[in-house]
Amino acid sequence: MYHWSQSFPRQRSCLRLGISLALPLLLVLNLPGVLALDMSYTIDEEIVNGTVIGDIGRDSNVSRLLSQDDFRSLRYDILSYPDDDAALFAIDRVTGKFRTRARIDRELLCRYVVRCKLSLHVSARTASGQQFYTFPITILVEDINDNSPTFSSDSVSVTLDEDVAVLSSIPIPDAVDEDIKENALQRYTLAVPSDKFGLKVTRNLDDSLVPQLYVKSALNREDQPFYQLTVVALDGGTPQLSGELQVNITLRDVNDNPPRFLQSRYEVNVTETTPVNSRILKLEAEDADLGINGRLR
Ligand SMILES: *[C@@H]1O[C@H](CO)[C@@H](O)[C@H](O)[C@H]1NC(C)=O
Ligand SMILES: *[C@@H]1O[C@H](CO)[C@@H](O)[C@H](O)[C@H]1NC(C)=O
Ligand SMILES: *[C@@H]1O[C@H](CO)[C@@H](O)[C@H](O)[C@H]1NC(C)=O
Ligand SMILES: *[C@@H]1O[C@H](CO)[C@@H](O)[C@H](O)[C@H]1NC(C)=O
Ligand SMILES: [Ca+2]
Ligand SMILES: [Ca+2]
Ligand SMILES: [Ca+2]
Ligand SMILES: [Ca+2]
Repeated sequence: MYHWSQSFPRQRSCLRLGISLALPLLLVLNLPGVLALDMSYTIDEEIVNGTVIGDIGRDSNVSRLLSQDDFRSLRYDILSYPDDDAALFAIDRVTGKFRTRARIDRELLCRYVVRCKLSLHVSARTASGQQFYTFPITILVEDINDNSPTFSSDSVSVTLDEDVAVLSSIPIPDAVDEDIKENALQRYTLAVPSDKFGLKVTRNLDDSLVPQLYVKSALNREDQPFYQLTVVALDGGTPQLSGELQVNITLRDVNDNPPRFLQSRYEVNVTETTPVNSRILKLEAEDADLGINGRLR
């Protein structure tokens, strides 16, 4: 039986191993004495630099093909060709333990790929030089939730006519989360619900979410000229990460109020002795609208 004894810094870190005899590669390489064993491991991205991923001498069962002395004399190397990913890993020449030697950032290494697969080849040679093996190694990198949904700016400002129709939509920018699957952006919500504005979310053909605000009920600048909403974008990771967008909404005045006298009835007693052209009454009126809509003549 086969036992894993490494301890991993992340609790979620898991390691699976599959080994299969890959004869086709043996034929392709067409070298005498070459044995190709395919091994695969699964690691989380962003594991601590230097984390041991596997032990090639042990995991390949190559000891079964060699005398104890030959097995002990094996020297291991990572072949730098043809794998671009070889530079991310290092192997102990004597023990065959291989580890990361760089940051393994899934978002950087596999930006547009859901299945993030790294490849490298390890060679093992006996001291006598008579036995030479190459082991193709596959490393699947699993996503962790290390990116928050992010809006391109912290706040946007929108101006609406105060008589804007109910259900009119107000476009807002969307958020981006570079993680995948449940760690990617899942939903949008308003931090504080509003009785004047709602949030609706539609889906693009590519399944990405499009958030939109809409007018939920009639607005009136004379009641409230300015609103501030906070749109929250959430991913589905554990713990859940979020990003916020502040939306400033300013209502533009519409001439929807007639001028009004402050009193509906005026009464004045004019005596016979009142001189011509003297002021007998001050009429006062006001208009709730703004600027030219509120100016009286
Ligand atoms: C190596 O040994 C383990 C444990 O016996 C076994 O599960 C695995 O299939 C073996 N791999 C090869 C390539 O023989
Ligand atoms: C990772 O560790 C190796 C030494 O094992 C070092 O050379 C390398 O610079 C380190 N990389 C990072 C990103 O820390
Ligand atoms: C929104 O209003 C806040 C103050 O309430 C301000 O700090 C922010 O800059 C405004 N955003 C825009 C885009 O005007
Ligand atoms: C006008 O005169 C009448 C009768 O004298 C009086 O009842 C009323 O209060 C006066 N109104 C004003 C605004 O002075
Ligand atoms: Ca990452
Ligand atoms: Ca990630
Ligand atoms: Ca995320
Ligand atoms: Ca108005």
